[in-house]
Amino acid sequence: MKISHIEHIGIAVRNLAEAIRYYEEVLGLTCYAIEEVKDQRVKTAFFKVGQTKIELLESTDPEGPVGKFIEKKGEGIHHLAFAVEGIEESLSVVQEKGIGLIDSTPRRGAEGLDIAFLHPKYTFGVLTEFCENRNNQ
Ligand code: CMX
Repeated sequence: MKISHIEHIGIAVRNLAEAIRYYEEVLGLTCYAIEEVKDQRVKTAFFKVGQTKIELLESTDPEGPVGKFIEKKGEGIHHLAFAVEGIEESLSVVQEKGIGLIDSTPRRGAEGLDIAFLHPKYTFGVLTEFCENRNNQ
């Protein structure tokens, strides 16, 4: 199991345009990509902060994972994503250690990354994502 860094922090917001304005005009970051991930029922906006990214998430469907999260808990930090080397193997390792998975095999996420989620019930309340960038391999 090898985690190299925090790839991104996902933040659920009600209005992507308003949240982008805060990150750009107040914090001075630059939104370098906006992308809809249909499979996850979200629209995303990305900012780089060193090696880590901030991923803003606006739901496109009230019944989607981010729509339900905002309804229940309001806006805020939604998930923590680790960059791993060997995503399938990493999922097997944590599963063998008794951690429940949401995705037992990786799927395609924003920016063409392979992603998979661990269930927050097994990770001390933090929805945890593994991701791997295999675009340049
Ligand atoms: N962080 C921590 N806990 C969370 C959570 C989150 N982001 N989302 C839901 N939960 C908790 C709920 O509070 C609830 O807890 P209790 O049972 O104690 O009340 C429990 O998980 C079940 O929540 P739910 O509202 O009934 O929703 P579901 O079980 O239908 O779904 C989850 C929960 C985590 C399985 C679902 O949100 C999921 O599959 N998430 C992974 C995919 C995702 O989040 N995609 C969006 C981002 C995509 C991207 O980055 O591109």
